[in-house]
Amino acid sequence: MIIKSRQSSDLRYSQVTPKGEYLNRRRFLSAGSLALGALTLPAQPAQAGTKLEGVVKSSYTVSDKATPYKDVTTYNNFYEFGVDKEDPAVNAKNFRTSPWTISVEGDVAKPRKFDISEILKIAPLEERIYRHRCVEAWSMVVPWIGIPLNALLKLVEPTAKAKYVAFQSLYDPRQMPKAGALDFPYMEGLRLDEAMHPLTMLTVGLYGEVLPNQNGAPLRLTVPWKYGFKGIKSINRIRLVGSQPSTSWNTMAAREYGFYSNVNPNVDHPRWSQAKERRIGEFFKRDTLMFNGYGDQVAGLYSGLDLKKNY
Ligand SMILES: Nc1nc2c(c(=O)[nH]1)N[C@H]1C(S)=C(S)[C@@H](COP(=O)(O)O)O[C@H]1N2
Ligand SMILES: [Mo]
Repeated sequence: MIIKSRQSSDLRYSQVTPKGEYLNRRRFLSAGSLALGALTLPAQPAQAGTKLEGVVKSSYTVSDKATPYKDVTTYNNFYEFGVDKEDPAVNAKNFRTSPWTISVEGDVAKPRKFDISEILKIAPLEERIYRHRCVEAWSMVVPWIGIPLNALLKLVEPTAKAKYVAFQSLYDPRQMPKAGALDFPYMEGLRLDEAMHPLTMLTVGLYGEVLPNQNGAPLRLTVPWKYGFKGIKSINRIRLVGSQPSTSWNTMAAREYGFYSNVNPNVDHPRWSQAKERRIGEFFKRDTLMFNGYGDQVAGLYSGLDLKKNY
Protein backbone atom coordinates (compact mmCIF):
# COMPACT_ATOMS: atom_id res chain seq x y z
CA MET A 1 0.00 0.00 0.00
CA ILE A 2 1.24 3.43 -0.83
CA ILE A 3 0.41 6.11 1.64
CA LYS A 4 0.83 9.53 0.16
CA SER A 5 2.31 11.81 2.77
CA ARG A 6 0.81 15.24 2.83
CA GLN A 7 3.30 17.63 1.30
CA SER A 8 3.09 21.33 1.94
CA SER A 9 2.40 21.72 -1.78
CA ASP A 10 -0.87 19.82 -1.25
CA LEU A 11 -2.12 22.59 0.98
CA ARG A 12 -4.20 25.20 -0.66
CA TYR A 13 -2.76 28.65 -0.46
CA SER A 14 -5.82 29.73 1.51
CA GLN A 15 -5.00 27.22 4.25
CA VAL A 16 -1.50 28.46 4.89
CA THR A 17 -1.92 32.20 4.54
CA PRO A 18 -4.17 34.40 6.67
CA LYS A 19 -7.26 35.18 4.66
CA GLY A 20 -6.89 38.97 4.40
CA GLU A 21 -3.31 38.62 3.35
CA TYR A 22 -3.92 36.16 0.57
CA LEU A 23 -6.87 38.10 -0.77
CA ASN A 24 -4.75 41.20 -0.97
CA ARG A 25 -1.73 39.56 -2.49
CA ARG A 26 -0.98 40.71 -5.97
CA ARG A 27 -1.83 37.87 -8.28
CA PHE A 28 0.00 39.07 -11.31
CA LEU A 29 3.57 38.11 -10.58
CA SER A 30 6.02 40.76 -11.55
CA ALA A 31 9.56 40.83 -10.27
CA GLY A 32 9.44 44.56 -9.61
CA SER A 33 6.19 44.72 -7.70
CA LEU A 34 7.02 41.76 -5.47
CA ALA A 35 10.40 43.20 -4.51
CA LEU A 36 8.79 46.51 -3.60
CA GLY A 37 6.23 44.79 -1.42
CA ALA A 38 4.00 47.21 0.43
CA LEU A 39 4.57 50.23 -1.80
CA THR A 40 1.46 51.29 -3.67
CA LEU A 41 2.13 50.75 -7.33
CA PRO A 42 -0.05 51.15 -10.38
CA ALA A 43 -1.95 48.02 -11.42
CA GLN A 44 0.22 45.44 -13.09
CA PRO A 45 -0.37 45.10 -16.81
CA ALA A 46 -2.61 42.13 -17.50
CA GLN A 47 -0.33 40.67 -20.12
CA ALA A 48 -1.52 37.54 -21.85
CA GLY A 49 0.63 34.58 -20.89
CA THR A 50 1.48 35.86 -17.39
CA LYS A 51 1.02 33.07 -14.87
CA LEU A 52 -1.83 33.66 -12.40
CA GLU A 53 -0.88 33.05 -8.77
CA GLY A 54 -2.90 31.66 -5.89
CA VAL A 55 -5.39 29.75 -8.04
CA VAL A 56 -7.45 27.10 -6.23
CA LYS A 57 -9.12 24.14 -7.94
CA SER A 58 -12.90 24.19 -7.95
CA SER A 59 -15.28 21.27 -7.61
CA TYR A 60 -17.22 22.83 -10.51
CA THR A 61 -15.07 20.95 -12.97
CA VAL A 62 -16.05 18.36 -15.56
CA SER A 63 -13.94 15.27 -16.14
CA ASP A 64 -13.92 15.67 -19.96
CA LYS A 65 -10.49 15.97 -21.54
CA ALA A 66 -9.48 19.60 -21.96
CA THR A 67 -9.17 20.92 -25.52
CA PRO A 68 -5.54 21.73 -26.41
CA TYR A 69 -4.38 25.28 -25.62
CA LYS A 70 -3.55 25.83 -29.27
CA ASP A 71 -7.16 25.19 -30.38
CA VAL A 72 -8.66 27.20 -27.51
CA THR A 73 -6.56 30.21 -28.51
CA THR A 74 -6.69 30.05 -32.32
CA TYR A 75 -10.28 28.97 -33.05
CA ASN A 76 -12.22 31.96 -31.77
CA ASN A 77 -15.29 34.08 -32.25
CA PHE A 78 -14.57 37.73 -31.44
CA TYR A 79 -16.19 39.76 -34.22
CA GLU A 80 -14.55 43.02 -33.13
CA PHE A 81 -11.35 41.48 -34.51
CA GLY A 82 -12.81 39.90 -37.65
CA VAL A 83 -15.45 37.29 -38.42
CA ASP A 84 -13.27 34.29 -39.27
CA LYS A 85 -12.14 31.84 -36.58
CA GLU A 86 -8.45 32.56 -37.09
CA ASP A 87 -8.85 36.36 -37.16
CA PRO A 88 -8.94 37.21 -33.44
CA ALA A 89 -5.59 35.53 -32.61
CA VAL A 90 -3.95 37.63 -35.34
CA ASN A 91 -5.84 40.92 -35.08
CA ALA A 92 -6.10 41.18 -31.28
CA LYS A 93 -2.37 40.74 -30.76
CA ASN A 94 -1.74 44.37 -29.85
CA PHE A 95 -5.10 45.07 -28.19
CA ARG A 96 -4.49 47.25 -25.11
CA THR A 97 -6.02 45.64 -22.02
CA SER A 98 -4.27 47.80 -19.45
CA PRO A 99 -5.21 50.16 -17.92
CA TRP A 100 -8.79 48.85 -17.86
CA THR A 101 -11.74 49.89 -15.77
CA ILE A 102 -15.09 48.25 -15.50
CA SER A 103 -18.07 50.23 -14.33
CA VAL A 104 -20.80 48.46 -12.35
CA GLU A 105 -23.88 50.64 -12.21
CA GLY A 106 -27.67 50.92 -12.53
CA ASP A 107 -30.05 49.56 -9.90
CA VAL A 108 -27.42 49.07 -7.20
CA ALA A 109 -26.88 50.73 -3.82
CA LYS A 110 -23.13 51.08 -4.34
CA PRO A 111 -22.23 51.75 -7.98
CA ARG A 112 -18.50 51.88 -8.58
CA LYS A 113 -15.65 51.33 -10.98
CA PHE A 114 -13.13 48.55 -10.56
CA ASP A 115 -9.74 48.08 -12.13
CA ILE A 116 -8.50 44.58 -12.82
CA SER A 117 -6.30 44.42 -9.73
CA GLU A 118 -9.40 45.18 -7.63
CA ILE A 119 -11.40 42.47 -9.40
CA LEU A 120 -8.65 39.98 -8.54
CA LYS A 121 -9.00 40.78 -4.83
CA ILE A 122 -12.74 40.13 -4.60
CA ALA A 123 -12.52 36.36 -4.14
CA PRO A 124 -9.93 33.60 -4.46
CA LEU A 125 -9.23 32.78 -8.09
CA GLU A 126 -10.62 29.38 -9.07
CA GLU A 127 -9.78 27.07 -11.92
CA ARG A 128 -12.91 25.49 -13.35
CA ILE A 129 -12.89 23.17 -16.33
CA TYR A 130 -16.13 23.89 -18.19
CA ARG A 131 -17.77 22.63 -21.34
CA HIS A 132 -18.06 25.48 -23.83
CA ARG A 133 -20.50 25.09 -26.74
CA CYS A 134 -21.04 27.51 -29.58
CA VAL A 135 -24.43 27.79 -31.28
CA GLU A 136 -22.54 26.87 -34.48
CA ALA A 137 -22.51 23.28 -33.10
CA TRP A 138 -18.86 22.96 -32.10
CA SER A 139 -17.66 22.62 -28.53
CA MET A 140 -14.52 22.74 -26.41
CA VAL A 141 -13.50 21.99 -22.85
CA VAL A 142 -11.60 24.85 -21.27
CA PRO A 143 -9.78 25.27 -17.94
CA TRP A 144 -10.92 28.81 -17.16
CA ILE A 145 -9.74 30.89 -14.20
CA GLY A 146 -11.94 33.44 -12.51
CA ILE A 147 -14.29 34.29 -9.68
CA PRO A 148 -18.03 33.76 -9.33
CA LEU A 149 -19.80 36.78 -10.83
CA ASN A 150 -22.04 36.85 -7.75
CA ALA A 151 -19.06 37.91 -5.60
CA LEU A 152 -18.78 41.13 -7.66
CA LEU A 153 -22.53 41.74 -7.78
CA LYS A 154 -22.90 41.36 -4.00
CA LEU A 155 -20.31 44.12 -3.50
CA VAL A 156 -22.42 46.69 -5.35
CA GLU A 157 -25.66 45.60 -3.61
CA PRO A 158 -28.37 45.19 -6.26
CA THR A 159 -31.60 46.96 -5.23
CA ALA A 160 -35.08 45.42 -5.34
CA LYS A 161 -35.55 47.00 -8.80
CA ALA A 162 -32.70 44.97 -10.34
CA LYS A 163 -34.10 42.01 -12.30
CA TYR A 164 -31.54 41.62 -15.11
CA VAL A 165 -27.86 42.28 -15.70
CA ALA A 166 -26.70 43.93 -18.94
CA PHE A 167 -23.08 43.52 -20.05
CA GLN A 168 -21.16 45.57 -22.59
CA SER A 169 -17.80 45.03 -24.30
CA LEU A 170 -15.30 47.74 -25.05
CA TYR A 171 -15.56 48.99 -28.61
CA ASP A 172 -12.64 50.99 -29.94
CA PRO A 173 -12.83 51.27 -33.75
CA ARG A 174 -9.18 52.37 -33.97
CA GLN A 175 -8.08 49.11 -32.39
CA MET A 176 -10.79 47.08 -34.11
CA PRO A 177 -10.77 48.07 -37.78
CA LYS A 178 -11.85 44.56 -38.86
CA ALA A 179 -15.04 44.55 -36.73
CA GLY A 180 -17.93 43.14 -38.72
CA ALA A 181 -21.40 41.56 -38.91
CA LEU A 182 -22.82 43.02 -35.67
CA ASP A 183 -23.59 46.42 -34.21
CA PHE A 184 -20.97 47.31 -31.63
CA PRO A 185 -20.40 47.60 -28.73
CA TYR A 186 -21.23 43.91 -28.21
CA MET A 187 -23.97 43.47 -25.63
CA GLU A 188 -25.29 40.53 -23.64
CA GLY A 189 -27.63 39.98 -20.71
CA LEU A 190 -28.68 37.55 -18.01
CA ARG A 191 -31.60 37.37 -15.63
CA LEU A 192 -30.41 38.36 -12.13
CA ASP A 193 -30.81 34.81 -10.76
CA GLU A 194 -28.76 33.42 -13.68
CA ALA A 195 -26.09 36.03 -13.03
CA MET A 196 -26.03 35.14 -9.32
CA HIS A 197 -25.81 31.39 -9.99
CA PRO A 198 -22.50 30.01 -8.63
CA LEU A 199 -21.59 28.52 -12.04
CA THR A 200 -21.62 31.96 -13.72
CA MET A 201 -18.03 33.02 -13.82
CA LEU A 202 -16.22 36.29 -14.34
CA THR A 203 -13.18 34.97 -16.12
CA VAL A 204 -9.66 36.42 -16.17
CA GLY A 205 -7.55 33.47 -17.33
CA LEU A 206 -7.26 30.07 -18.93
CA TYR A 207 -4.72 27.26 -18.70
CA GLY A 208 -3.16 28.90 -15.63
CA GLU A 209 -2.44 32.19 -17.37
CA VAL A 210 -3.91 35.63 -17.95
CA LEU A 211 -6.49 35.44 -20.77
CA PRO A 212 -5.07 35.76 -24.25
CA ASN A 213 -6.56 38.84 -25.94
CA GLN A 214 -8.47 36.71 -28.46
CA ASN A 215 -10.28 34.94 -25.60
CA GLY A 216 -11.60 38.19 -24.13
CA ALA A 217 -8.89 39.81 -22.03
CA PRO A 218 -8.86 41.22 -19.49
CA LEU A 219 -12.31 40.12 -18.30
CA ARG A 220 -15.09 38.03 -19.84
CA LEU A 221 -18.10 36.00 -18.83
CA THR A 222 -18.36 32.19 -18.94
CA VAL A 223 -21.83 30.71 -18.53
CA PRO A 224 -21.34 27.00 -19.19
CA TRP A 225 -24.99 25.96 -19.71
CA LYS A 226 -25.56 28.60 -22.41
CA TYR A 227 -24.33 28.99 -25.97
CA GLY A 228 -20.91 30.58 -26.22
CA PHE A 229 -22.15 33.95 -27.44
CA LYS A 230 -23.44 34.67 -23.90
CA GLY A 231 -19.77 34.62 -22.87
CA ILE A 232 -19.22 38.29 -23.63
CA LYS A 233 -15.57 39.31 -23.93
CA SER A 234 -13.52 42.33 -22.84
CA ILE A 235 -16.29 43.70 -20.61
CA ASN A 236 -16.10 47.31 -19.48
CA ARG A 237 -19.64 47.94 -18.28
CA ILE A 238 -22.12 45.96 -16.20
CA ARG A 239 -25.52 47.52 -15.59
CA LEU A 240 -28.27 46.16 -13.33
CA VAL A 241 -31.65 46.94 -14.82
CA GLY A 242 -35.37 46.35 -14.30
CA SER A 243 -36.31 44.91 -17.70
CA GLN A 244 -34.82 42.44 -20.17
CA PRO A 245 -31.87 44.15 -21.89
CA SER A 246 -31.27 43.95 -25.63
CA THR A 247 -28.40 41.77 -26.77
CA SER A 248 -26.26 41.96 -29.91
CA TRP A 249 -27.28 38.62 -31.42
CA ASN A 250 -30.94 39.00 -30.56
CA THR A 251 -30.96 42.47 -32.12
CA MET A 252 -29.33 41.17 -35.31
CA ALA A 253 -31.64 38.15 -35.77
CA ALA A 254 -34.27 37.72 -33.07
CA ARG A 255 -35.71 34.55 -34.62
CA GLU A 256 -32.30 32.84 -34.57
CA TYR A 257 -30.85 33.97 -31.23
CA GLY A 258 -33.11 34.29 -28.22
CA PHE A 259 -32.40 36.01 -24.94
CA TYR A 260 -32.08 32.77 -22.95
CA SER A 261 -29.84 30.82 -25.34
CA ASN A 262 -29.65 27.79 -23.07
CA VAL A 263 -27.94 24.87 -24.76
CA ASN A 264 -30.95 22.82 -25.85
CA PRO A 265 -30.67 19.93 -28.32
CA ASN A 266 -34.47 19.98 -28.76
CA VAL A 267 -34.66 23.50 -30.19
CA ASP A 268 -33.06 23.77 -33.60
CA HIS A 269 -31.53 26.95 -34.84
CA PRO A 270 -33.80 27.92 -37.79
CA ARG A 271 -30.98 27.07 -40.23
CA TRP A 272 -29.40 24.00 -38.60
CA SER A 273 -29.90 21.31 -35.96
CA GLN A 274 -28.65 21.65 -32.39
CA ALA A 275 -28.94 17.92 -31.63
CA LYS A 276 -25.24 17.15 -32.05
CA GLU A 277 -21.93 18.94 -31.82
CA ARG A 278 -18.35 18.49 -32.93
CA ARG A 279 -15.89 18.65 -30.06
CA ILE A 280 -12.86 20.45 -31.48
CA GLY A 281 -10.13 17.85 -32.03
CA GLU A 282 -12.59 14.93 -32.34
CA PHE A 283 -13.82 13.36 -35.55
CA PHE A 284 -17.22 11.93 -34.68
CA LYS A 285 -20.01 14.19 -33.54
CA ARG A 286 -21.39 13.72 -30.06
CA ASP A 287 -24.93 14.26 -28.80
CA THR A 288 -25.52 17.67 -27.33
CA LEU A 289 -26.71 17.51 -23.73
CA MET A 290 -29.57 19.58 -22.31
CA PHE A 291 -28.11 22.63 -20.56
CA ASN A 292 -24.74 21.41 -21.88
CA GLY A 293 -24.78 18.73 -19.15
CA TYR A 294 -25.32 21.20 -16.28
CA GLY A 295 -29.02 20.39 -15.83
CA ASP A 296 -28.68 19.16 -12.23
CA GLN A 297 -27.35 22.56 -11.24
CA VAL A 298 -29.44 24.92 -13.39
CA ALA A 299 -32.70 23.30 -14.55
CA GLY A 300 -34.45 24.72 -11.49
CA LEU A 301 -33.89 28.25 -12.78
CA TYR A 302 -36.33 27.55 -15.61
CA SER A 303 -39.13 25.57 -13.99
CA GLY A 304 -42.38 26.91 -15.37
CA LEU A 305 -40.71 28.52 -18.39
CA ASP A 306 -41.51 27.16 -21.87
CA LEU A 307 -37.99 26.55 -23.23
CA LYS A 308 -39.25 26.16 -26.81
CA LYS A 309 -40.71 29.66 -26.68
CA ASN A 310 -37.95 31.11 -24.55
CA TYR A 311 -35.01 29.82 -26.60
N1 LIG B 1 -17.28 41.01 -27.39
C1 LIG B 1 -17.55 39.81 -27.94
N2 LIG B 1 -17.76 38.76 -27.14
C2 LIG B 1 -18.01 37.53 -27.68
C3 LIG B 1 -18.09 37.35 -29.09
C4 LIG B 1 -17.85 38.50 -29.91
O1 LIG B 1 -17.89 38.43 -31.16
N3 LIG B 1 -17.57 39.70 -29.30
N4 LIG B 1 -18.38 36.11 -29.61
C5 LIG B 1 -19.11 35.16 -28.73
C6 LIG B 1 -19.17 33.80 -29.29
S1 LIG B 1 -20.24 33.56 -30.60
C7 LIG B 1 -18.50 32.75 -28.74
S2 LIG B 1 -18.76 31.15 -29.29
C8 LIG B 1 -17.50 32.96 -27.66
C9 LIG B 1 -16.15 32.36 -28.08
O2 LIG B 1 -15.24 32.38 -27.01
P1 LIG B 1 -13.78 31.76 -27.22
O3 LIG B 1 -13.19 32.40 -28.44
O4 LIG B 1 -13.01 32.08 -25.98
O5 LIG B 1 -13.97 30.28 -27.43
O6 LIG B 1 -17.30 34.34 -27.37
C10 LIG B 1 -18.49 35.12 -27.33
N5 LIG B 1 -18.19 36.46 -26.84
MO1 LIG C 1 -20.65 31.29 -30.70
